[in-house]
Amino acid sequence: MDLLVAMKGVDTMAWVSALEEEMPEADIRLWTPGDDARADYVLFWKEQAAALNKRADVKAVFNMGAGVDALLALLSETEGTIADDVPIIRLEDAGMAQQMVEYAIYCTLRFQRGFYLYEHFARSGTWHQFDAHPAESFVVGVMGAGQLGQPVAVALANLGFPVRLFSRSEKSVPGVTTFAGMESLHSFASGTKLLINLLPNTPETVGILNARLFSAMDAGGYVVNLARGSHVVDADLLHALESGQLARVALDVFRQEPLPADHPFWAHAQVDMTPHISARTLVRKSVKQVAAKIRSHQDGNALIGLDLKRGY
Ligand code: OXD
Repeated sequence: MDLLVAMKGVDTMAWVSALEEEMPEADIRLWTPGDDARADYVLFWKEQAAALNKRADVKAVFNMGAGVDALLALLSETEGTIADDVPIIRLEDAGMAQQMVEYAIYCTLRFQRGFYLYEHFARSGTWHQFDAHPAESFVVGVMGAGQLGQPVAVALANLGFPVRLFSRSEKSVPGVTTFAGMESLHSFASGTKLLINLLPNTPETVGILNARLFSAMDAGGYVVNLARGSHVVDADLLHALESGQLARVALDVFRQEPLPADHPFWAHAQVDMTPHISARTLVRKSVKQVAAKIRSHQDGNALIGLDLKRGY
């Protein structure tokens, strides 16, 4: 069995050695430009379309990150890159949900308890005590009810926050109030103190974090974006911070990455930033999952791919 690793921006040697350990039966190779030899399965992340091109033997392509948007865009730009019936397989969690939960809890407590203000006071030598927002009235809205959004919503509800969950289709999550469909977006956001975005990147969700949404929130609110930079209208976010509609935001993703050096977010006193690390793809866990799926496929079971029309 030939396994092709076509991944960019990651430690490819770590992936290859984990694969070799987990799947000694496979012939594993790293893709390099010009390689169009046979491959049964491709592990793909941010490589060129040429890595997939015209591989008649390919039985499945594994998307080695949380978001499938980049791969789907690549496929739609370069028609015929893989046959329509080749399934594209997403990682199921593989340790990402836990990381998202950690990030979301960290930001929620940082904002609700005002820890960021105490950091500021400490640096300026100020002894100043204030009352935090009580958790029971700090309404958190989680956007996206997939493999990442749901665990985040449940974790925050378990901490005693009133949690709402917004998604495209109806969901039922114990202890969480759910809202489905774009028409419910305004009522979902209205009265929230914090919005945490974990939506997929689709034409419907681009620019969803905008002035209209921020103005539905409680004044002095907070936004955490863990999904895609394209979800945010940057100018609206800056304006909402300036006007006081938003008190502070935490951003892990940006329209352009790395964020250009002259972008106003860098120096903004009310913007907490991290460089797209909210949920790293964990090599060992992901490799185990891919190996299990390949083995099951080799045993004659179908591999269920993404619904390409839905886009996530
Ligand atoms: C992503 C990832 O899809 O980093 O953003 O996995």
